[in-house]
Amino acid sequence: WEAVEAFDFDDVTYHRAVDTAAVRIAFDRPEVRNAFRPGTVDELYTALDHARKQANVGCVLLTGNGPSPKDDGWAFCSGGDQSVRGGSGYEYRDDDEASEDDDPAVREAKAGRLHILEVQRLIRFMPKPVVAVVPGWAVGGGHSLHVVCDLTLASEEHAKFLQTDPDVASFDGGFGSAYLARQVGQKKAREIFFRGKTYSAEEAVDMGMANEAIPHEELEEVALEWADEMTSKSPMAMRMLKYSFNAIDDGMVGQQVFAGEATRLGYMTEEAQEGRDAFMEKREPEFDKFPWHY
Ligand code: 1HA
Repeated sequence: WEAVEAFDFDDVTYHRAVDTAAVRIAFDRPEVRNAFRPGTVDELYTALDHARKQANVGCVLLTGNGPSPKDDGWAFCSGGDQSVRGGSGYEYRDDDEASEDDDPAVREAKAGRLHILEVQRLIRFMPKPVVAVVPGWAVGGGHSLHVVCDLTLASEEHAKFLQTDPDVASFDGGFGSAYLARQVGQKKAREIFFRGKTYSAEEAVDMGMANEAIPHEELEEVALEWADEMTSKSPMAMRMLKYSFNAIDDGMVGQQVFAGEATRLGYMTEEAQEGRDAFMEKREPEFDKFPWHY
């Protein structure tokens, strides 16, 4: 891995693989089980959006650094940092400042944030697979993040999946719960939220919300192998497949995203180019050259 030098993050690390078209983005607050505060979410969004835009990146591995210097515990992410939860969301505090050049109205709007949901949408809609690499706890909003990722690989020894949302009077009513039910079925999803029991990597695989349990020592190596496989495939086909899998659950937005890619493919045809050329040359288009396929 090589650090992506363009960014100077506090709560997240961002690396590029040397021989694979993959990046590794990791929560870096192991002392609080990688809980996210607003600044963490800003950095995560920036890193993911950067990865989204790179033509030579085909896969994102999202993980949590560890172990904790306090007790050697491992975590993917334990959700929103409860110590900065305010009346209307998670708040910037002194050591996690909102950018200083914001105008006052923006600063006010930034007072209580739930923008991990924006990160979820970015993961959902970026045209390349995002793999949750879960080395330890995936809890609350951290659990929901693994759910929204395309794939989940979990440490056999240390991964633990837990939904605490209703214990702390929070609820992810979108991908975190409804899409989870698509993965594990309604009864199991309701059990996960309503009981708040901890599940192992093996149990997560058995119920269909994780792809594979992998010995802890090999977790990142195997994740990179999976990334290597996926990034060797056709970018166009991978993009179309991701959006095809999404479409049924994403309503009109799912259709819009999928259709946008169909439009891109359409633009690549001679037929579409004839439409453009005819307009630019101020003549009637000659569409009769093109067959009505069936
Ligand atoms: O649901 C949402 C949202 C829904 C819609 C829209 C936006 C949302 C945004 C966020 C969320 C949420 O994430 S709500 C759920 C918030 N998270 C939690 O309720 C999990 C809280 N943490 C725990 O239950 C446990 O800490 C743990 C199961 C993750 C780990 O337990 P363990 O191994 O026994 O460690 P523990 O001693 O509890 O934690 C280690 C340290 O990390 C503790 O600090 P210390 O006593 O050493 O000073 C602990 O306080 C801290 N820590 C862990 N998780 C969090 C945390 N500090 C702040 N926030 C945390 N989430």
